[in-house]
Amino acid sequence: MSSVLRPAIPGQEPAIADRQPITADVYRPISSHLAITPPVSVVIPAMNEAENLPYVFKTLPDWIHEVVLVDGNSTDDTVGVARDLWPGVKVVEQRGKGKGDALITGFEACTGDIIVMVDADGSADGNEIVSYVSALVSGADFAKGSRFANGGGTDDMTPIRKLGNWALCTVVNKKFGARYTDLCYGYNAFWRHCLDKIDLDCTGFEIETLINIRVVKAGLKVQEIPSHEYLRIHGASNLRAVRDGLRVLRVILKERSNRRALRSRSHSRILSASRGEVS
Ligand SMILES: Nc1nc2c(ncn2[C@@H]2O[C@H](COP(=O)(O)OP(=O)(O)O)[C@@H](O)[C@H]2O)c(=O)[nH]1
Ligand SMILES: [Mg+2]
Repeated sequence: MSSVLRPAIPGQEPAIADRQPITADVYRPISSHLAITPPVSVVIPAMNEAENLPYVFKTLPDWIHEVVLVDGNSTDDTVGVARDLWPGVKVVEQRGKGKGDALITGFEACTGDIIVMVDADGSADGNEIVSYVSALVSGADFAKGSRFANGGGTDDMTPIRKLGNWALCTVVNKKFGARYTDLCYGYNAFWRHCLDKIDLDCTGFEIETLINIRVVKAGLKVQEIPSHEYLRIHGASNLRAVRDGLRVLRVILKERSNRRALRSRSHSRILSASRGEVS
């Protein structure tokens, strides 16, 4: 092991006088060059993915603290296969419907300090998790996967999905001052404490867009991680480009109008204060 990082959650470092001496046994090695202390939870939303799970679990690193599989009322043996492949997997049933609902349920069940979102269709390579975690322990709040950053790629997007993703990403960048290269991508990671600042409330495939907008609104530090999206191995995507694209657009517009309302409320408060009115 050639280097270690201090056991710190950004923004929560103890005062120097309160720091405990760092001993080697609190670190778990995550690569030949890096060891970390925060436990990492991996959340996998899965709906009828029994055939794909062997490929997903095969690439997950063994230093992960826990795997939380959120089952979307699968009619195949998704849950049984997950239990066989990863003894100790935490299986939770989602309360409602949709990928967003599943992820929110999964986040609540996580006990790790770092949460990584991984799809169950075989499109995500678990070996990339180390890049996400490295960015977080080096100071980022949110490590956002990107298929279009240098080093990223996709085998799984149709031209219409690429065009839609690009257009929606451009709108988000313009309206919220972000500089994202990708928007609707499910492979991301963040410190669990970020959830207190982004308060998620959606049900479908718009979940990633909502997270991406709210982390920018909350002023969190974002780092993009180049990621390669492989082809879904078995089965078909649950995403419908037009239906889900419109849902994403609705979220963008709603977040935009909430921001305007907030700005005009604080503007009137400043005006009242400058006139000496009590609110
Ligand atoms: N639990 C749960 N998982 C879902 C739901 N919809 C999609 N997923 C999972 O979310 C991941 C991404 O979905 P997928 O259909 O591959 O969409 P795509 O990657 O955008 O083409 C996969 O692991 C799906 O099994 C749902 O309603 N509930
Ligand atoms: Mg997929």
